[in-house]
Amino acid sequence: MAANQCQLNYKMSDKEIKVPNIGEFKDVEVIEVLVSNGQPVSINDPLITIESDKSSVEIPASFNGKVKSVKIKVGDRVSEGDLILTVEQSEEEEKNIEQKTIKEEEPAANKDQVEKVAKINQTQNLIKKDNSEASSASPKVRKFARELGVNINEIIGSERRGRIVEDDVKNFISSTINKASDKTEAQPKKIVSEFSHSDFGEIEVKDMPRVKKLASTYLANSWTTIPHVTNHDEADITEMEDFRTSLTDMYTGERKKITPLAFIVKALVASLKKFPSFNSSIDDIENGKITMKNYFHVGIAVDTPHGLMVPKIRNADNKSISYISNELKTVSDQCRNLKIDKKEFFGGSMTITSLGGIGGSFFTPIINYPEVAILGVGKAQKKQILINGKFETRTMLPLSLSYDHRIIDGAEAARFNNDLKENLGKNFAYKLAI
Ligand code: CAO
Repeated sequence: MAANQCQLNYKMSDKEIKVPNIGEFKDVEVIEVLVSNGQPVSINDPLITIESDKSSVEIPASFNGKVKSVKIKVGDRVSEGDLILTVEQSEEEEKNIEQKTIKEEEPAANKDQVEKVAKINQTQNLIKKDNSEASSASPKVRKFARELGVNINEIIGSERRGRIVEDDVKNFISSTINKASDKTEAQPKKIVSEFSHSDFGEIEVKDMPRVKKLASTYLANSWTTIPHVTNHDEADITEMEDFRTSLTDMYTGERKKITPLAFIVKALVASLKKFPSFNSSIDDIENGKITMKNYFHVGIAVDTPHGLMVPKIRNADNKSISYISNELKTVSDQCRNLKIDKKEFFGGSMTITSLGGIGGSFFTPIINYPEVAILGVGKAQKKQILINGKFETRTMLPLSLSYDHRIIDGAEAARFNNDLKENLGKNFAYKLAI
């Protein structure tokens, strides 16, 4: 009843808004329709954007009112006098809109008021976005956004009544990029296949062993956060092997079984003393701090049925080669029987991962974070090596040194390998450390 009374009180009239005289614009394309049926418009609100070969222009509303019927669509071609839309106007509405327009034109009295207006504008703009209504911006700004592939309706304008300016487009792009990179950092994209394994045959799903599960976090973290580089090289261990295999027990006369790995540990420690950056950690990179270690705890990767474990040979610098050889056996047995203290997996200088007893030559070991380097050892092979113009049969040990490029440069790594090769070679004093 009240609504009927209202309708009776207002005198309604329809007004047509046509393409005005806009100079050289003739038979030009409508590239945007910025209003829709039922939407209230005020004088100067942009209605459509038209674009010629040279430039684009917004056609503004010439009346206040409510859009009754939009007569054109994107892609239409228009010239002066073509009907854009009809606007429904009541006297009362016209009066209100006029008053509102006048109020908004008034300068804000103080800073508080300016902020209040800005807030209201932002809210209005958000609502506008949700309702999929068009944004207010100049043709130049619209063109700018279009060229950058930005949907202008997603931008919140900072100007009066939410009008979008070029800076808003720039800010929108940089905040979108930041948001995207934040997401990438927080959560690596999980690839979901459209097929499942069972689509191709019978499968069995098993629980991942606990040790592998624990190690996977460390390995993935190391691989994704440390810039790894691996230098490959070969050490001539002919004399070392002759010496190692000649060792006998002084009481029984039997051959002493000492693993080549024990020699490698000792040689590595000598190189670590010469190249202290390989015995460091940079887990406080944000503050630019490097931890230099004055101890020599060499990690050894041990293959166990439960997964890979890395116990340490503590203070390897103070231990003899035969002692290290025995300790290697003890700690690997403890790992395989799960009889080792968890603490033994932490606090290392550098790790050795040896596939020498199994096979293979070069590989790319993953650094055992928070260490900064790891030495991969392959299976030693007899090879023909050209020495002073003559081929000689030598026993060559493949080395794969991975290092954190943030702290160690390639040249330093090559020098480290040279030193290590020297330490494993014929002139080394390892014989003294037996
Ligand atoms: N070249 C040639 N022969 C080698 C060698 C090398 N680099 N290293 C060891 N060998 C020989 C040993 O002399 C031994 O021979 P004998 O039986 O004739 O004496 C044989 O290979 C077996 O050695 P081993 O593997 O039992 O002992 P080790 O000291 O070399 O290794 C350990 C100990 C714990 C490292 C080893 O058992 C192991 O687990 N290796 C796997 C490590 C691994 O998985 N690394 C990969 C990590 S990345 O996923």
